[in-house]
Amino acid sequence: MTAPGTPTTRHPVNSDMSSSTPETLVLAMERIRDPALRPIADRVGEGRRLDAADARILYATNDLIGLGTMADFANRRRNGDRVYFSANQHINPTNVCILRNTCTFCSFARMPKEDGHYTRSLEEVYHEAAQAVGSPTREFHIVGGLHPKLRLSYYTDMIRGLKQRHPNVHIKALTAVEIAHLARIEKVSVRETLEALKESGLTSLPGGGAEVFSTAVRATIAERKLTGQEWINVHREAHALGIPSNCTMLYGHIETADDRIEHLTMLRDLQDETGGFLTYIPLAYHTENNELGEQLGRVGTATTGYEDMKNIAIGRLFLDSIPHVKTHWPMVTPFMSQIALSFGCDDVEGTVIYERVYHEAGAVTEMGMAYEGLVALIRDAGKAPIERNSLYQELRSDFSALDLPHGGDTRPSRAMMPVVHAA
Ligand code: V47
Repeated sequence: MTAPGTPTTRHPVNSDMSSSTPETLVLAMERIRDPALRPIADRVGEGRRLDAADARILYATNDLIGLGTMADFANRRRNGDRVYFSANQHINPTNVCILRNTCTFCSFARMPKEDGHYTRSLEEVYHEAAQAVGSPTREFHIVGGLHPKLRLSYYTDMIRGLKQRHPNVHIKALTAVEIAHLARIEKVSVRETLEALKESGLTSLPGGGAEVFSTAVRATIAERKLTGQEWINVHREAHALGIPSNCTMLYGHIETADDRIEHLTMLRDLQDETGGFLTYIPLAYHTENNELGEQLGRVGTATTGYEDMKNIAIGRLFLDSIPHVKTHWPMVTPFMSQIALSFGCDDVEGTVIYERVYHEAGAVTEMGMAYEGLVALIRDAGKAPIERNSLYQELRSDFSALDLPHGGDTRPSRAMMPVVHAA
């Protein structure tokens, strides 16, 4: 164990780490002020796993810089200076959702006849997706609501149609909640539903719908949604079929630190079993236009930057077997996403084009970001941008041909460059 005040220590880096990782990596112990963090820092330095008691200390500490120092170390050991992003387009085929009245945190869903409801025809989806022609888009991220009438064939036809029109674009589609719903209305198993989606061209699953797995929390904020264990089971089935997936946690509402730790433990346990999670994305609760925000008297009060960085850092430290941690810039702002890159994040949400879920809930960011803006955002945080596809295969790391601001020019307008939206 390191004595308090022990100066900077060096830790050898495993030989399987990237060549861009320096040979020795520094965990700057002198930056860790909270003595309770020091034994944990020792374990992080040695590459040992943290347990629930450690996670309780991490959530309790006010030493944000100490926490960030450890998370940055853990991230650099795995990813060096590399930060991934994708040129993606979010598509939300319907906002009709039978859980509209019971998922009290959600501002996106509508009842079938409620004002503002919509359901796109396949032609309308193809029209929205047509922006990918001649653009750098490499991924469609497709999520919506639990529509009572849309059948599995609507989604398999959609995916097949999108793949025909955009063969080089990966499809990351449908949360575990939507998949379980489709299996139920089709009266087939989750496995058969996933097989049909994969056969039509699905690459991976997004991480939504996880919220917080605790039964008590779910009973309050998402009473009729599938249980935490059911969410895990859908992802286990997907991984068994060779469909990788993402995972999330919705923080900043009624959950306790213990609820968060239980949630992260369930994610880590599944990852140990299957290795199928690609990235973890902590999602910051937004309070506008939803019942929960009103109940809590929190309308207009979202999570703080402090909470956002804490959740990023703890995700990186506790989920040691999940390779990537992603910051969702539409939710925490591009500015906080840049800071997150020094708190354990190695992955930034992509170009997005048209974000709806968070903007309905009060997000004040742009709906999408230009490709050049994303590259500048990462580079201006002192990191090496890597464009990736849905499977984290590297597509591009040389951006010298792009018209970017000079190195070190951190003008925020570049990082928040608006894009042309869907008609
Ligand atoms: O499951 C809904 C969350 C999720 C609110 O996998 C809210 O790459 C905050 O999962 N405040 C959907 N959050 C979005 C999602 C996602 C986003 C980006 C990338 C990926 C990925 C996945 O959004 C929902 C829910 O947890 N959500 N309402 C709200 N008011």
